[in-house]
Amino acid sequence: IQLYARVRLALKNGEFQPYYQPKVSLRSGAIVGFEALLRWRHPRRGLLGPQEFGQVFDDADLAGAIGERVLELATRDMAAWVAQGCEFGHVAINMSSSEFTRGGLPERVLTALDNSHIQPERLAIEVTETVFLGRGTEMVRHSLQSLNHAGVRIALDDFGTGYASLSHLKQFPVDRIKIDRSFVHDIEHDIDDAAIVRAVIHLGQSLGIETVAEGVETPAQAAYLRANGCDLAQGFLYSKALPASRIPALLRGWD
Ligand code: G
Ligand code: G
Ligand code: NA
Ligand code: MN
Repeated sequence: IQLYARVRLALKNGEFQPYYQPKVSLRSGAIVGFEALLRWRHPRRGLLGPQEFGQVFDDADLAGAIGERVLELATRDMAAWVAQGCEFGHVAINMSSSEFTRGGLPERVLTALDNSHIQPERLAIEVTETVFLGRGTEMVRHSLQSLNHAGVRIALDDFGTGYASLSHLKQFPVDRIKIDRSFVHDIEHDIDDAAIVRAVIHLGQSLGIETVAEGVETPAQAAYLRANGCDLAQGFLYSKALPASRIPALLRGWD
């Protein structure tokens, strides 16, 4: 059975589920939010990440259907955390180009938030720079602007790995830059990676954009990032992505 048909079935059977990875303030050590990372609980193959099925995001219909499901589940999880008195900060969800070009995205997002009684400020949308390229950039700009005006935060993912253009930071509303984990990995030993990371942090500071380091795995990496003024960090040093049910305990056990 073909992947696309199998994904349709998985949607029908409720096999997709967002897991949540914490983002930590490098200044205070507190958890300030989470990134929703999609997982497929495959009945035979076990827990799969997007690297095993990410090509389905290239299909506009499937990407749209999966995106709607992620939005529905993430807002539902946020509402459940609120009901438990759990202070989770914000949740960032990832969106691919085809989710924008379908149209109606701002309305769908704001309706989902409204239905769960979640303030827009508690949601962030992560996009990579590829959404700014090619056809449909006017639609993307318009969607991001309406969401941003409503209070939703916009994060630029994998910064520096794609066709980065600094003009994107002017043309699109960007609240947060995510420094790709490929730059963070060797930060202590590779002077070029370290220089790039410091430059991105300074760029963020100059423009009033928050910086988030991805893939932080060691205390030494975190210390370097903190010393150089990076705002937030995310990575296995703190936690891998966990199912929603485990987030309240994670927050309770955090210093
Ligand atoms: O979760 P990691 O565990 O494997 O995620 C791999 C990639 O898949 C990341 O680049 C992430 O941005 C992307 N991704 C994860 N969840 C989603 C999602 O719900 N929608 C989209 N479009 N991309 C996602
Ligand atoms: O959106 P994006 O590609 O940046 O998604 C983050 C990806 O990185 C996910 O696949 C997630 O599981 C993975 N990830 C999260 N923390 C770490 C980490 O500390 N090290 C590595 N190597 N990968 C991580
Ligand atoms: Na991401
Ligand atoms: Mn990323």
